[in-house]
Amino acid sequence: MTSKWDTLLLRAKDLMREKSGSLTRELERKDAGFGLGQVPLKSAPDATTTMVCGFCSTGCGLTVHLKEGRAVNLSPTRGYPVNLGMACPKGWEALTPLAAPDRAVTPLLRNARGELLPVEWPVALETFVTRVRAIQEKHGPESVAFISTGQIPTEEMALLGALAKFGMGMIHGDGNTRQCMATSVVAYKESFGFDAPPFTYQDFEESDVLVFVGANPCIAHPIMWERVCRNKHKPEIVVIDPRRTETAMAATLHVPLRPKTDLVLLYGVAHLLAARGQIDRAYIDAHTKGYDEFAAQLVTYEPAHVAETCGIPVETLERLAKCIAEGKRVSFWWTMGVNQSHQGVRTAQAIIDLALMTGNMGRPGTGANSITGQCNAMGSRLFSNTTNLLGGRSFTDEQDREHVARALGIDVVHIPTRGSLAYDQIIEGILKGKIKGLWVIATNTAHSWINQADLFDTLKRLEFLVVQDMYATTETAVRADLVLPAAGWGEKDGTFINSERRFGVIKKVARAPGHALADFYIFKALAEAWGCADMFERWSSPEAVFQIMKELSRGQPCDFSGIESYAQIDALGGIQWPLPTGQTPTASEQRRLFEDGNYFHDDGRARFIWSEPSALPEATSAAYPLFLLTGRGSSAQWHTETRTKKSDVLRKLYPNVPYVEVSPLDAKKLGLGPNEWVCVRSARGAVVVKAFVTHVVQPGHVFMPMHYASTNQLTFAAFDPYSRQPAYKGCAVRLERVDELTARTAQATETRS
Ligand SMILES: Nc1nc2c(c(=O)[nH]1)N[C@H]1C(S)=C(S)[C@@H](COP(=O)(O)OP(=O)(O)OC[C@H]3O[C@@H](n4cnc5c(=O)[nH]c(N)nc54)[C@H](O)[C@@H]3O)O[C@H]1N2
Ligand SMILES: Nc1nc2c(c(=O)[nH]1)N[C@H]1C(S)=C(S)[C@@H](COP(=O)(O)OP(=O)(O)OC[C@H]3O[C@@H](n4cnc5c(=O)[nH]c(N)nc54)[C@H](O)[C@@H]3O)O[C@H]1N2
Ligand code: SF4
Ligand SMILES: [Mo]
Repeated sequence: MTSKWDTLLLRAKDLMREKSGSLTRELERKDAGFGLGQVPLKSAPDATTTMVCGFCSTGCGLTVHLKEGRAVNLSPTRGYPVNLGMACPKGWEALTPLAAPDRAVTPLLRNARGELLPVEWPVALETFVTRVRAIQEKHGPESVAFISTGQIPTEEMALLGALAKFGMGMIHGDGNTRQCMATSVVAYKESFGFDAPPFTYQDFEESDVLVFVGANPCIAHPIMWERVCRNKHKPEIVVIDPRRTETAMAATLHVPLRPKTDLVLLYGVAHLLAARGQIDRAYIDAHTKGYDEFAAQLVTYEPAHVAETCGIPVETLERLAKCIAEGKRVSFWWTMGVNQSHQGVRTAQAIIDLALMTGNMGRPGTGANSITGQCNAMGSRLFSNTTNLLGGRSFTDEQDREHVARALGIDVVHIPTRGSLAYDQIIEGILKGKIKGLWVIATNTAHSWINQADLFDTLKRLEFLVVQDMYATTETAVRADLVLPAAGWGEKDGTFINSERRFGVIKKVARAPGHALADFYIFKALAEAWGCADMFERWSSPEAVFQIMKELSRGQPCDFSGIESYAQIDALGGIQWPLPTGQTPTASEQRRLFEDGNYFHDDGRARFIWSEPSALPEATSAAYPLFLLTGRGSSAQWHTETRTKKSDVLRKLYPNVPYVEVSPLDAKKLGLGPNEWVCVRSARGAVVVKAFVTHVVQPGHVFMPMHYASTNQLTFAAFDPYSRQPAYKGCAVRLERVDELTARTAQATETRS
């Protein structure tokens, strides 16, 4: 009798044959410009085609130049409403990392001797299924979890989340968006009633006052910054950041506050505005709830106390309040300096409170605007099926579960009745022996997660670690029991949603190397192997899944059921949500939310939300007198650098050796010269890096870019209590001088390990 498993193996072998068939067939496929189960390019083989960039959330349009149907080069798309013909270095170099020699080209399986060796797809699929099943049978379905990403198309995320939870019975799955956007998600949900960044990029050009809190767009969102530079209203640009970043240097007012005192600063500003009546009472009365209670508790934030706590002159506080009070169109923008904090949610909500009380919402050039990080973090917020049920719904809500089950044509019993553990709780679950298997997709946990020393030890306790990545060499992949080789951006189809809620398409313009497959088809093959392919029959291609997602969005604040197809998105220069059925999008449209003052809470009102500030999780001390900040180092580096370091062009644009920014005063105290080796030590670890002596950091602070693996060996695992987002930007360290020999030995050891 042919078992389901045999059928699967046969199908998997078919897949293999399709993928690695005879040279003639391969060439035919290349000529046709499309590959395994994917859609053909809708253009002539030697023409150009358009798609969005796969690095940051700006979502720039790129024009890819094709020869015989394959990408040979690219340039920024001139008419695209996001980037207007501009791109940053990563965008220009986006095709290069695809050709890197360390691409994962076949599945790899760890053998009894501990070696990771190539295996064929059928073996990889069988191993996945048997080992995950065995763990689940022994320890329960909850004992295997997945960690997903903000960097694969929405369709792939939706399929992964549905497969893992509805098909394979997993309860827990989170994503790297926890490291990044969880704080904004919680803040928006509580304040507005739905996770909905309200802005459109045109707002950068329409404001007369822009307030950036914990954001460094010159480095992290360079094309958004270009939009700010196009602003014709001679705007006040306020940058609230302990460091004098490139963005702060370009500001009209830099507020170099003491790290993590933003909450006090923002309440201090709110206090001044409230006390002076510089508020929009009509807006507050018509569209919000809780203002009077909020204002009542502000009285303790009197200026002298606030200025002292934040380490700034009272005049700076006054000037900040004046800018906001006098601005006609004030927009507030925040990023990781806010989100990655032990009190990130309340800080984000303090920004929202300021926008609400001054009526700076829903009009051009206004808004409480969280800038997203990864190319598709916004897609993952709606469709990863991790903490939210597909389409921004709730696992704990019976009606939501029934709605999703009906829309997908599945039995509601397959939908878990509770949300997932957060990323840190999954890691803790491993430590406690509750999580025994982990499937990591498109994120490099063993570099980017906080406090690596503990994490390495924790990962060793897993019985089964699966890593699905483009490269076999990532810090996480080399620790895996099974590596599944994935196609990357440029090698597959789907949609991303950018920071201003704009859908953009990505297309297959290159063939994935070897046996690497689009994540979409890896998930499909795994569904087949698991025996739950029936559930996903309608999920036949990325565009078929897009149609399913449209249905799931219907009636939600993010409703995009009015979008027709990928072709329409492509032709119009992207389409922003919401776009309910019956609404017709126009080319290069710019839409913002809350123009009518109606929020997503049942009563239509936004909420004022506040809390008492809480103490720093790890304050500086005599033993560790310096405060370590971390973040983006240059516009040419992307996160853990699995992609950007593969480009010779990009590598020339940043220091290749890990470094720490030190103030001249602290360097002098230590007798430390520029570019000398120095040991940075925290209570968790010590790393040897180069000293970059600079006025960018204040005395008492140091800064390390997150792109080097050493940085997270120092960080302290603290989290915001509401969003469980890691507080990456705050721990105590000290600097120690080291001689050249010690430094070189330490570097060599780090490279080997
Ligand atoms: N080139 C490049 N661009 C990127 C990325 C990348 O890796 N490389 N990553 C993308 C992603 S996923 C993200 S999330 C974004 C992140 O974009 P950003 O958040 O703009 O970048 P960061 O450098 O992490 O942090 C911003 C600033 O927060 C400041 N900061 C630290 N602590 C505090 C504080 O207590 N208060 C205040 N007010 N500020 C503080 C830091 O000094 C830093 O300058 O960038 C995206 N864009
Ligand atoms: N100290 C410190 N740590 C931080 C931060 C900080 O500011 N300071 N920032 C945090 C933030 S905001 C973020 S977003 C995280 C980012 O942390 P990560 O998500 O770990 O960083 P990436 O390097 O982007 O990892 C993406 C992985 O996916 C792979 N990949 C890319 N495309 C695909 C694909 O299509 N399919 C598959 N299967 N794999 C693919 C890449 O090769 C890479 O290994 O780091 C966090 N860590
Ligand atoms: S700004 Fe972001 S989306 Fe635009 S080209 Fe650079 S990395 Fe790509
Ligand atoms: Mo991020």
